[in-house]
Amino acid sequence: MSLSFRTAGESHGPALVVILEGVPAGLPLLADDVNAELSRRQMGYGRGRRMQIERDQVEFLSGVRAGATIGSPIAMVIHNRDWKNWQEIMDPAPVAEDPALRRRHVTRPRPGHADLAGMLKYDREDARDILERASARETTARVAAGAVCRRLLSQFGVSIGSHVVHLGGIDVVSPDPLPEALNAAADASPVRVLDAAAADRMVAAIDAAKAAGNTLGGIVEVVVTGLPVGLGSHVAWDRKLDGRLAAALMSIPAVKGVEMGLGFEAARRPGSEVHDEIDRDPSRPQEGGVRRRTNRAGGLEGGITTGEPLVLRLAMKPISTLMRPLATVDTQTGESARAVAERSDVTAVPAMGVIAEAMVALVLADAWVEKFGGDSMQETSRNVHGYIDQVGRHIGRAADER
Ligand code: EPS
Repeated sequence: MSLSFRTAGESHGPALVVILEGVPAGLPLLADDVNAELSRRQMGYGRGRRMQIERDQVEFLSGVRAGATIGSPIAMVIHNRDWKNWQEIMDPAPVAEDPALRRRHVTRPRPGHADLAGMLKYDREDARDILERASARETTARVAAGAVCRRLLSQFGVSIGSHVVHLGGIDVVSPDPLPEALNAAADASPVRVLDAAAADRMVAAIDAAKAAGNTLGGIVEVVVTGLPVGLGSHVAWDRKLDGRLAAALMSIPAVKGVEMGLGFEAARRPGSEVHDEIDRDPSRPQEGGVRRRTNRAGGLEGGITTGEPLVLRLAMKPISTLMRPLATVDTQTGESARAVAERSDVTAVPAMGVIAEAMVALVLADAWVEKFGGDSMQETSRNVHGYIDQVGRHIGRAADER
């Protein structure tokens, strides 16, 4: 990996932190670039009371000076406002009482959550030791790191957007083509949907699920434009960009499936209805001087970007904290019980799109730094332009030289 990051922090601890390493020096970067993404992640109809408490704001601890990166690791902290309500419960100092009897301990693990497997694996009496870290609150730190990567990619004309295409049993009829300013259009909707009628039905479905003590999942589509041909590689399994994207996206809490381009649908069609035919187009140097008649591959062939838009879809299962809880076992008594019903969200599908964009940005920025290198933005930029000049002249060059 050319670019790496590591997050830390518990949901009700003092803060979330992230260290991002490998960003070239000289990238213009403001706290507001990160804060804009953090606030997008907090939006979406169906969130619970926690989002009314938090106003996520980043503080740079290192790596940024006078509005630009300096090449050193970028350390960022986002404080949890809710910490003041949890200080006693989350206190790192030893406590006199039995940890299993500590206030707000959890011994009725939720089906679908990391609670039980985590308690057994880490030998904990209190599932809070697991759920605090398994909480999707952690994705705040990913979005902060992703925002820096997005800034890097945007310097080269790469733009990453997303929208919700399914929520709680309701499908969306999205406009074709999608709006160029995809996020501006999606963010204007309470459920990040580009179909007003479907959005109204989704809001009603969320209200109904809330009243029933239930939760809802959904599907998000991520679209990346402006990528050149040639990120990722076919030569080794762990350099294939589709595999790297899938791994990153599957690591998002509650994500159960990822598709690229046609995805599973490609398996049902004959080859003539799957593969994207190629025409010469010298006006597109960044795409290698060609144009695809279709983009069913979703911008990837052989684990390499083709220069066509990257199109990915992710499926999120419903949140596992149900206010009308499911059956479980009390780990203290061994008796059957109802799972804990902690304060939670009815759905976080709209937020998941923003998190997916961040994970895509992290993978693409890693592939970008790997391909183009450079300790400074000036050096990276020179390498990018030299490469695009080369791929733009590749096709037909043998004939030109004769
Ligand atoms: C979450 C439970 C809720 C969510 C949380 C994820 O938080 P709390 O336990 O404080 O009520 O709001 O998501 C976030 C805090 C966030 O920032 O996205 C869970 O159990 O995973």
